[in-house]
Amino acid sequence: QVLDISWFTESMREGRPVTVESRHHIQVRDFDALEVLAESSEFNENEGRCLAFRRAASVLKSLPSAVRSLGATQGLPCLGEHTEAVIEEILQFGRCFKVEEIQCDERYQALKLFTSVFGVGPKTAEKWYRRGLRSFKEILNEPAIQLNKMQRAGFLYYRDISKTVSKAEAQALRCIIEETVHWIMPDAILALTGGFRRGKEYGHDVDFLVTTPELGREEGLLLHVIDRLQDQGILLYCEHQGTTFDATKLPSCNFEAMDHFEKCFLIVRLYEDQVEGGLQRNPGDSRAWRAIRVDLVVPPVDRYATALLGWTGSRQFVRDLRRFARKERRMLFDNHALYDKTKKMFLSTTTEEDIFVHLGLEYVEPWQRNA
Ligand code: DCP
Ligand code: MG
Repeated sequence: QVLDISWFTESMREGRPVTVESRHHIQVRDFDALEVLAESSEFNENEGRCLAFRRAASVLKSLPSAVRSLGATQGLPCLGEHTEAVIEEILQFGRCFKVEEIQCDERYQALKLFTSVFGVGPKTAEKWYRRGLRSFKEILNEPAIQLNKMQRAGFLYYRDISKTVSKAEAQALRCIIEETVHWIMPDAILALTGGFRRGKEYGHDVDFLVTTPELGREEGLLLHVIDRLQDQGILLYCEHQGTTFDATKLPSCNFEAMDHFEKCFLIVRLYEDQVEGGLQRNPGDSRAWRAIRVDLVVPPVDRYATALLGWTGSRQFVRDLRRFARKERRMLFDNHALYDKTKKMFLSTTTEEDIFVHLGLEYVEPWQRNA
């Protein structure tokens, strides 16, 4: 497939504005300021600081009302001195100078732009930046740069997949995936996960879990589903990863590590007439379809509950729950399993409710997990 880059413009450099007009309380848009700081720390490989900013943003987000004075943040957990300083500046000046400085920084701008491409992580972005590359055009015109298959797809469908996915589009995809999976195996179990399961109106992709009522029958199912999507002519990109799941392993303490279940990362074509209310469009775009990123993950049924909890997220919620389990309950859990270190045994879970019961917590509904 030929890579058409004619539509790449410098306007893609534009980030979301963070400077706020002179105001004297902290509200939703200010979490963008913390997100810029988190991102910048991530680009500087300061994972600790990155997490600290994300956690602080999450605490502020959970407050019932806007913060109008620094005193209002007294006693709140997870607000470190850097966050306090940012809040203080916003309260005083209506803006944060450090954040503005970062946003004007050439390296931050380039890394943010490059990592917005599917298949490009901070390491690749840094490599390109160090070569002196600053725009998509420069990357795509640089003969020495060899894009892998995922990055090629990332550029090819950039315009579509960098646009948000609406709830209606996610529902339409659910119908397509459901029909495909059930055509192959009528009793297969399918769940829409990720942000849409948490009730979000918009997302960056659509995530699904697929399994079978009997253990082992899931083997081969995903490849079959992929073939079927291909036959329907709607598969634009597919990366399949076989399972490397090992049931004897203890849950991982590294939250960022990808789970070991069989999965695929797809780009799927969604047609206008499949979506109630139509597709979201870019200005001037009259195509009858758009491309959407879809993840399908296939845990064996006895791991379905932990996988569902992990893939429902949010990242911050699951990260905090795992921390709570480890620190308060001496339990480890990840997408594969829940393990009790005191009893030295795996705890079996059939539903998400079981996990909360084992942790001695009240059940938290998916829509309450938007930390
Ligand atoms: N997740 C995971 N392992 C991965 C990737 C994601 O356990 N390798 C989890 C964390 C997320 C959830 O799955 O909460 C879904 O991942 P997304 O990145 O799709 O995040 P969301 O669906 O929450 O948000 P978005 O609206 O950006 O898609
Ligand atoms: Mg998602």
